[in-house]
Formats: sequence, C-alpha cells, structure tokens
Amino acid sequence: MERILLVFLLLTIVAFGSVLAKPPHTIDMSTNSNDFSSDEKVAQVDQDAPGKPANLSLLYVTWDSSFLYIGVDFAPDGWGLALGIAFDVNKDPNIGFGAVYEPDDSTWRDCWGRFFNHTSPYYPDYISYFWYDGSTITTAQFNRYMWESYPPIVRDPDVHHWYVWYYNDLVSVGGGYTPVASDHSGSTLFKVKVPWSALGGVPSEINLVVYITGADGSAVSSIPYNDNVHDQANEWSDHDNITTYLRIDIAKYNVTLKDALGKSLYGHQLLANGFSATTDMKGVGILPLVPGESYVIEVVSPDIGKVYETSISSADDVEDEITIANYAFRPFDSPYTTITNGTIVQASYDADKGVFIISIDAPAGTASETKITSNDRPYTVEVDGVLIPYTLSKDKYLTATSNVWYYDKYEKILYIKVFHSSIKDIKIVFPLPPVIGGEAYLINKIELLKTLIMENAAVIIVSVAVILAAILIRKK
Ligand SMILES: [Ca+2]
Ligand SMILES: [Ca+2]
Ligand SMILES: [Ca+2]
Ligand SMILES: [Ca+2]
Repeated sequence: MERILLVFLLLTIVAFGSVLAKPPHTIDMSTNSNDFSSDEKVAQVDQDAPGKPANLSLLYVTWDSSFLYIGVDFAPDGWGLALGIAFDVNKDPNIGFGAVYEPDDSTWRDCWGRFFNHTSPYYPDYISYFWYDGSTITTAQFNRYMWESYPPIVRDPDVHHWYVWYYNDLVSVGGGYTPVASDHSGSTLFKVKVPWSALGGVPSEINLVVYITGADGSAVSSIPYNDNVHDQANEWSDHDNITTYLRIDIAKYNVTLKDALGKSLYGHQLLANGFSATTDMKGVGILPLVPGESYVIEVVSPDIGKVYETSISSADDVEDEITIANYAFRPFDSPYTTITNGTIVQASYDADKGVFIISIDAPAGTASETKITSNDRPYTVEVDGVLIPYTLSKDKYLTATSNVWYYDKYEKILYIKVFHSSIKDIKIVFPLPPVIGGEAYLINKIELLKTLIMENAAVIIVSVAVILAAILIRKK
C-alpha cells in the first residue's frame, strides 16, 4: 500500500512539474531559491576565469502576463562586481545602443561608463545594471537608450556617454530582484523580474545577454558565451564587443475586440490558458504567448461574465480582430449590456424616456434568448410593437413556448425569449433613474413629482388629516 502511494505521489509531482514547465510561470521573488523549471534553462556555459565569483554558467528565462523573469548564477561571494543585462527588443536596425564615444578620455563607453560596444544586429534598447558591494546589491537600474534622439553609434565632441540614456531605478519601473546566488550549483539564483511595460509592452522577441564587470572596465564573463570576453590577458580593463545574444521568441498575440455595434470593448478581460490582459480604451489586449502552442481565448465582460470563446494555434505573432456579433456592451453609454444567442443587428437608447430598443436576428422557427443587465425591472417589453407577458419564475421562462420576459432581481438581469420568423425589434421601457442621495439624474419632471408624492404619501395624508381636523374643530 505504501509503495502504491509513493508511486502515485511521484507521478503527481512529475505531472505537476510538466504543467509548470511552460509559461505563464510566475517566479517567487521573495527568495533566491531556484523555482524555474528545468526546461526554462536557456543557456549553460563553463567559464573558470578569472575566478568563480565572477563567472556565470546558468541562465533561466520564463514569463507570465505581466513580467519577464531572468535567473542567473550570479554568486559574487565577497567580490565587488557589476552585473549587466542588455535587452534588445526593437529589431529596427536604427534603434538601440551600439557605441558612444566619450570625448573626455577618447574611449567607447556604455551607460555605466564600462568599455563596451554592441554590434548590429544586436543594438540593446535597455540595459539593466546591478552593483554588488561584496555583501549585498546596493544599486539596481533599468536604463533606456534615447533612441528617439540618438542613432546607435554616436561620436560627437559635445555628447558625453551619459547624455544618451534615461537612468531609471529597476524597482521604480515595477521590476524587482532577489538576493544573489549562494553558489553555482543552480539551487539558488540571482532572479530579476522586469515588467513588460518597462520593455515598451510585450515584444515580438527578446534578445538578451548577461555579463559581469568590475568596478570599471569591461566584461570578464557572459552568458550566452561571447569569445570577446575571454580574448585578452587582462579581461577586466580591455574593451569588449558584445556580439552573441540569446533569442527568446514570444508569440505576441495582439487582438482588438469590438461588439456587434462596433464599440471598442475596453475593460474586458482577455484570457488564454493562464495568461490574462485587460483591454485598453481602444479594445486592444496583448498577451505574451508561447510560439507553437494552442490556446483557448476567452473574453470576459465586466458586466456579465464570459461572452466569447475561440481557439488559436499560435505559430508566432498574431494580429487579430474579433467582433462579437451576439454582444453589445453598454450601447450608447446606456447601462444595458446585452448578450443573446441570436445576432444583434442594431440598437438604440433614449435616455430621456428610458427606452432601449434592440433588434435581434435568429433563424426562422427558433427562439432567441437575450440577457440584458439592468438594475431595475422594466415596465414593459414589446416585440414588433406588441407587449409581451412577463413571468415571475425562471422555470416558466425557460419552458415558455411563446414570447416572454423574466427579471432576476438578484442577478439584476432581464431575460427575454422571442420566437423568430425574421429580425425582431425588442423595445424595453425601463423606469427612469431615481434621484438618489442628492445626485442629479436626468429625470422627467412629472415622474419626479409622482416619486415625491409616493415617497411622502404618509406625510401628506397626515398633514391633510390634521388640517381637516382643525377645520372641523373650528367649525364646532
Ligand atoms: Ca534594438
Ligand atoms: Ca515572435
Ligand atoms: Ca575582451
Ligand atoms: Ca573584458
């Protein structure tokens, strides 16, 4: 029995591990323990000069909806060292840092004054730099090249090497890092997270290289391996030309969502097997998917839950536009989000009268079922100009064989079932919004008067009774 249990446990762990192996995979930044999966190890090299504290041998990369995670065996022991991570995400050949000539001392220097240049096709757009003082990380930056203003190679007597960079704190751009690794065994790692937003949004691909330098000078090790960091007797102080990067391909899924009426579906959740994004004001959502994988894409309305599902097989970057023909999101700025199993043809909303009209198509002989969000039970529902009955029970609504509506006051959803021979115009008259807590709403004045009379009916009746009594007493 115990043996069976043990086998079962092992199988469970293996199965669980394989689930975690692919992004999205959120890395725990509260510890330097290595929680990357083994297949997230993207590079391994053996470097044994100038000494273990300044060597890198392991590189891990993974990501989730919000962050790129990098893990590296930066184990500086008691040495004071800098770690650099160069990111090339914009592959436009004119964008990024190549080489900047420092006029003060006639050297080529990067954002930390180190002796580096990068060469086409890899011009990094961002360089993250860390300083380890022998006991802890004291500086963590995430710097962006001013590519709007400077070409990759700058040699200008009026431009210093620090003029061409925006210097940012890694944490202030939303990133983070853990303590350094204890050793090179891989059980602990120096882990860094960078939000996609700091990289200019989800890129189509990331090319990166991680290297170690001293308090000045240039690289003494890099991962992936660059010959140039091991070609001189003194690698601390020479000039290194970084040419080898590691390419991580992202299947950038970029979708624009629209409803049946052409409205941009802002504020909707876009889900894909663990990845998620919220669409912006233009209805755009972008997910950093994994090339070659298949995904179920779901769209979740902030008003009424899941409204759309499709599947994609993402060989690589996908630019998509989805129109959800059975869904209308707050049409004409009304509160009446609508979903139907038919097709929404058109809609209109008269805020002054509280009248919402929606035209729905469905095959002849079938019934369309439509759900409309509403805080209030409607006064009336008409189909093609004819009032249709309501029912007080959902069961009766579900089994009805003629046009009917039902209002669920707990869900705050109006259900309308309509039998079709053609496109049907459904007209719903909603109560006008009441005056609540002194907030001014658009309201018909007679309705307001009626509301006031109804709300104050008891006061009015008592007052009239008192006056009548006074008159009677006086008459006597
Ligand atoms: Ca670039
Ligand atoms: Ca790609
Ligand atoms: Ca070198
Ligand atoms: Ca060097």
